Amino acid sequence: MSGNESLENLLKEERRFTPPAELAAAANVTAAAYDLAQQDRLAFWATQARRLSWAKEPTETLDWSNPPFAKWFADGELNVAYNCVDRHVEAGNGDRVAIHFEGEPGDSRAITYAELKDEVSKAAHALTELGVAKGDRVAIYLPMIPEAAVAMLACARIGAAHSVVFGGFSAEAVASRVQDADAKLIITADGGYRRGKPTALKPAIDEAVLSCPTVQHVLVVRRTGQDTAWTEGRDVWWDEITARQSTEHTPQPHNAEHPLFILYTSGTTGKPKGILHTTGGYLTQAAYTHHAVFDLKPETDVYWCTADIGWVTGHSYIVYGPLANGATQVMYEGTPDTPHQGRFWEIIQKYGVTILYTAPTAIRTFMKWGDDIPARFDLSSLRILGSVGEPINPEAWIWYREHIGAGKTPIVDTWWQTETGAIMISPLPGVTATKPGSAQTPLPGISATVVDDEAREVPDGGGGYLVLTEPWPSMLRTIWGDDQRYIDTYWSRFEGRYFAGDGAKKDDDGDLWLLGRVDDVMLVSGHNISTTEVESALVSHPKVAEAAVVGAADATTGQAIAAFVILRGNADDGDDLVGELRNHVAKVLGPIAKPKLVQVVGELPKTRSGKIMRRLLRDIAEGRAVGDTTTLADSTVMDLIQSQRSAAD
Ligand code: 6R9
Repeated sequence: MSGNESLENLLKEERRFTPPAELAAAANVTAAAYDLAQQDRLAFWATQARRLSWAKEPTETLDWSNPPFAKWFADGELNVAYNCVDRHVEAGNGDRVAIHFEGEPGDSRAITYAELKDEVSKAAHALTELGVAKGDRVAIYLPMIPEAAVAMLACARIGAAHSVVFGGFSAEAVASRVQDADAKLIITADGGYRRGKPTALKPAIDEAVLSCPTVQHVLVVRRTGQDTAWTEGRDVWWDEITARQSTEHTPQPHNAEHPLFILYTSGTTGKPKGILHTTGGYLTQAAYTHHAVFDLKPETDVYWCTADIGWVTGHSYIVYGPLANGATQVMYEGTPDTPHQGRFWEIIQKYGVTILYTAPTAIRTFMKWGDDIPARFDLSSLRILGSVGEPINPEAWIWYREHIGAGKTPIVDTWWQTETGAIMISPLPGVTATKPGSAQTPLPGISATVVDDEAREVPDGGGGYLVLTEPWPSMLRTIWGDDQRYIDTYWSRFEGRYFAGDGAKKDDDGDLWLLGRVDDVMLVSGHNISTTEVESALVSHPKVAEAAVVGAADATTGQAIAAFVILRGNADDGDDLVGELRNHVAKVLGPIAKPKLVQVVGELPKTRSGKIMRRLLRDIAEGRAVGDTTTLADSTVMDLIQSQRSAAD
């Protein structure tokens, strides 16, 4: 993508929001952190590593002698579970609630740090009894219940790497991940609650295990109590085996570079990549960023990240970052519209949530449902709002601030990836004057920029590819079992720099605007147009809640823009709506960006982490059979769009 040819729309955003004075005055991190990290990046990270309790303090910070294979704090030793649980109890905070669990059917449970320590200890013993040892891999396929966090921490405690697989994935998707990691054990549940009813999980595991010879046991959490097929000798109930274990478990120190987890990301092509994260650097950056970006005050804040544990956001910002920092957090099992569309706001009111971290896809859904729903609840406890997963359209950003944040809470738009392990680019809530739609600035200690096709850094006002120019503590160490693919995918496009795969622009202040995956950029009559920009233009129309845009092959223009839109709750799709939307985009962005096709749909195809799968929409726009839908949150969505499309033709 070349900067001068792409559209300049987003750069016209001129709204600015300075931090509330009170928040800025008491903020965990001030502007001085940028200077400090600038002076000596490695010394900065060595200082951050001291947030953790090390069994053996590291004397080295970064070993980059064999790039792109990094080692951070390589001679240090620590135990991640000790850091996330035991040390808070030892510090006298055992009675602090770690997790306020809210089940979808309305059951709730408060788990203190002392109780969490007991649960993790018992689970660690249970894993050992089932033959799991340091260096093994364990697959986790669970709903959003506290046992998911307990299982992850128990693995970390004994030094077995976990591989969490989304509870919504098919048996086939589970099997390929379990096989790739050679997992010895799978931890699952009888089922979980979604959309008001119990959904079975174990049948997918029973099917997956048939093609996974390395799996010796299946450990099953009882959540729904539904009938569950059982294989004697192989299957073990979680409650039965943990009940007989001791609550005393001595955590062994592990080397800072010991594998902590593998998490699979699905690329657009090829088999999923097993992203490997290790112990010391990962936890350092997860803890630091959670402290800095969310300004967490562990004694008073109630934090809630709505992500699923099967997404990296659940790993770093439900389990490792918040627990390392001794946070009190909410964990919610279900969907935002069960039993009613105000469920999120009801939860915030119930627990007095002060920090909310969610995804643009959820925010746009709430916009669609209408402003009156959050207005019925008391959201005055909120002081910081976060966004992650996709570029947030400026109008969605403004809606979030106005209707959820009472027009005053800072919004932190956090850019990062499974591969980066932790937040990389984000405003700081007590420092940054925020701009709707921009992630803005690399965090202290992080180096990022935008380059053109020839790897030249673009000037302010230019656009191109986002790259990370220095190694960072929580970076992926490799792709599990495939070092060459790690080099080829991330470090070969631009010599010596990490290629993130995202398009980006720098505005005149040098702030960063993320433009979506470079695979999604469209080429219309020789112009590079970002899907994000056209989507944001559509969402700025008062009738549109959500939009997905793709480039479809076109004989005349190379690619033509096809848009799929969801309307806001109260909008009617009058006769000339399509024409109105096409003209609106032309007016906002210029005639070149006018969509050729606009289709009103009820839902969009999304992954479990809320990312729109544009590849599937491209199949529809180009009249092909729809490709692989196994990673969709709801696989029926495509049938619906397809039938609506046929009806429109
Ligand atoms: C954390 C996570 C990574 C991709 C990333 C980018 C997109 C995430 C974003 C964002 C714009 C943000 N992305 N956060 N784009 N602004 N604040 O989402 O990890 O699932 O691996 O996805 O998500 O395209 O490259 P992951």
